[in-house]
Amino acid sequence: QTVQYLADYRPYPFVLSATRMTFDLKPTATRVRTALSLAPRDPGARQDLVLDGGKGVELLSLTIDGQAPDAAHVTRQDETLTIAAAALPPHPFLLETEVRIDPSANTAFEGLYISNGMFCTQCEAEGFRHITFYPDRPDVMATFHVTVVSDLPVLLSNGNPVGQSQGRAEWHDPWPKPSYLFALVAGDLVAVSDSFTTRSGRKVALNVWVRPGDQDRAGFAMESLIKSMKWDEDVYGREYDLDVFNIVAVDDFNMGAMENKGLNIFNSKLVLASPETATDGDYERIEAVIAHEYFHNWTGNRITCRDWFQLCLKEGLTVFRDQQFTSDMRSAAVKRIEDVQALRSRQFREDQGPLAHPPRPDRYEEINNFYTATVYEKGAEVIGMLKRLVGDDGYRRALDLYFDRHDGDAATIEDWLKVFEDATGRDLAQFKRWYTDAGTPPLTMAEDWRDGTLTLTFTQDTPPTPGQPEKLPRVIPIAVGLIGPNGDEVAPTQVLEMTEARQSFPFDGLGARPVVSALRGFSAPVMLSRPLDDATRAFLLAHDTDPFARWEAGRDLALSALTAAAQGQASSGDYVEAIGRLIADEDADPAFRALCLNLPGEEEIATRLSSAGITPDPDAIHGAREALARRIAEAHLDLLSRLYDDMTVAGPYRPDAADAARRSLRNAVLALLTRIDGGERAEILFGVAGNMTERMAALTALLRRGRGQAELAALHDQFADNRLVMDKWFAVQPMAAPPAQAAAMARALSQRKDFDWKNPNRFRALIGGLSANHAGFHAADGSGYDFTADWLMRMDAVNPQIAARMSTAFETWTRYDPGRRAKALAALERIAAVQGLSKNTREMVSRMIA
Ligand code: HT7
Ligand code: ZN
Repeated sequence: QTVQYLADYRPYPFVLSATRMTFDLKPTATRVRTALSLAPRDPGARQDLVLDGGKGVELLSLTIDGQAPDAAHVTRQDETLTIAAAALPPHPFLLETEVRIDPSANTAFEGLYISNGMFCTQCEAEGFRHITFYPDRPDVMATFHVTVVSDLPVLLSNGNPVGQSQGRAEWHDPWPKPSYLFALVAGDLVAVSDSFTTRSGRKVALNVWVRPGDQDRAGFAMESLIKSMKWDEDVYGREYDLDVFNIVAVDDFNMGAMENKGLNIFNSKLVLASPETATDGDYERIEAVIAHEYFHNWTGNRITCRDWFQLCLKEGLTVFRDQQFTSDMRSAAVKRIEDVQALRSRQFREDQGPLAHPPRPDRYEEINNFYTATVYEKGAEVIGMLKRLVGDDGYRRALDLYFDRHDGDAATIEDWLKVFEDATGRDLAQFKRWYTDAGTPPLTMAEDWRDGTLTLTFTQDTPPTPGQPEKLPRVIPIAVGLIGPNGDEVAPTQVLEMTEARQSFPFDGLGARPVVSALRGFSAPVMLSRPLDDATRAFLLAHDTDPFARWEAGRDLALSALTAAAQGQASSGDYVEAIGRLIADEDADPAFRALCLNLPGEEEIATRLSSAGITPDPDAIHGAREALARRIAEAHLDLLSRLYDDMTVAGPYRPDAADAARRSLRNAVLALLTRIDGGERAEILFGVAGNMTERMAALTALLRRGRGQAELAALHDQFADNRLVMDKWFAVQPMAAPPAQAAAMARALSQRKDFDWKNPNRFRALIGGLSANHAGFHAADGSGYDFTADWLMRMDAVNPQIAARMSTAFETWTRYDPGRRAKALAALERIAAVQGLSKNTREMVSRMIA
């Protein structure tokens, strides 16, 4: 059966209490001995024991309580090993196996593999079955005792170290865990070490393990870890529960990082940072991802998921927690705007296309295809709405109850909602639709003003999505404030609770008609539309007290100018004028001003057009955006030039929010000024800047103007041996290339010897760099589609997870013109026709073509 259904869930028929493993590590022939302490869940019901085990796992021996069963009772199939009920005792028993696997042949980076001479594992979601035969499902939880035998100097696994000698290390993890949280690392590593004393006085040894020579780039990761541990105690009352917490940086990793119990494994780009090699954005992301993985210790590890349909239970909640953490560490307003931008660009895009699915899907073919923006980011938004509805105290009570009631459990979304119901007395039956229904509801707002009463009428729509033709209205918290004609707030934020398809909310006793500031803080993941002229948007941009709504007013103003221009229509000068006032506002946070000054991306403009039923023309969009940027630069040349000088950051580089904010504003200004000065400032900045943030901003600005070749060469010369900087070098070229040249440039780069395409970061840099160039990827001649398809097919044979994830570049193909559609479809069909295409990529492509 290829499709898995939520409705088919059944508990595993055996209880597994303890797992003991011994790894004898050899690159091509690692031996794994596993002993499972099992007992039938219902001794009366004699059931076969089915263990998962991938094709590369070669069974050498198997015993039950020390005896080999009759061979006729053991059946090996492609993905499983079955021991017939007749061979199993009706009481607890010990099942021992020995298998052989070949880590050196593992290019998919799932299970045990080798990265730069280092043995490393990735077991979420179903990688453990490539290591040994096991009930590889999240609701089977056991304590682990692991022995690693190898002559490599550092041998790590989960839990606490219980024995170390030359060539051998033993680890014991006392907290029962599912197999997806298992980890093992062995290599020539060095640690940056520190310690943290928990609030109950437990001293925890902390290590960030990196390759020799990288130690001086691991300090920020350690600082971030310590801040995360403290924050989780202060804000959620969660304490760490082992004697040691290890983080390891690896170069070959399919995703960002992994929360294995006590042994987090990270993509090296999310650990290693120095001012010369990492940007402010990299630093912020490192801090957030270190926090995210650490927070999983409670939301994911101590309380895990019953099955993979419940993935958003741990991921949505942990993203929500890492967003709260970043808001507390940096600017809450800026963080909220960045999160909404990310949600719109990734999750709304997903929700509006053929890959739309609910945060809790009820069917999947390949679970690795469901680590999506919907599960992660929308999962977090849903929790934000819950918090808004029950209030901060209600949220805290519910979370305390969740940790008390479910510690040690493999839980479900129903369990999660029940703690909110029990802690607050609310009925959440209607709210649950946010988890079960796909799609971003369009919400319209109409205003009626008479006799001192303003009535707001909202109408929500629930359009069909793949597999869900009809849906019912959802509960939508709509945060609203009112601003008087003089710019003063006349009604502070209140949260309206919409539960019907159409609902009115009156505000009475008003002296004059106010301007409505709606969906403050982006209180719900909906697409709000309201009749609003540009003058009112400009008024909100000037006066709204809610930073998100203020930014949104500016965004709408920009989008109204850009969508008009992309259709060949003239646009008002309102945006250009209003943005001038905002950038001159010295009281506003520089980071906020930078966010307002960065024009919406071309993809966002395309989305806006397509949701208004207009076919986007990528070239016209590119032209419109360029023209508006130039118009702003020309209109405010003096102001921008002064601001560029004023925002210079003096002194040594610090990655903190205040300095990063100034750099972000300065870089946004630079991008505009480069359109006028032809790159003069950017060239100077690239030459003098001692940090990667400014050098990358300068280089990008130059490349967008068709210059920057000398700077590219300089960067290459300086950092040819630094993988992470070279990834940036590969990414920025197709991304910032003039659209007509982008695909050809990507193809030329892909022929270089240092395009080490089997490394996921390098592949993502180049292939993702092209798809980030909207007009380049969607070039009318199909060159972007063809190049991407060629590489997806090649990658699929080596690393299906990466190929399948990157195939989402095509997810919006149906919204373009017939010529582009035909070319995109031909590219997708070419992929679909590949003999032996992976299940991962096949599922993605067939959903996109359907
Ligand atoms: N929970 C982790 C997910 C993850 C993963 C999933 C599939 C394949 C490879 C992977 N590496 C990490 C990371 C997280 O969300 O925290
Ligand atoms: Zn996570």
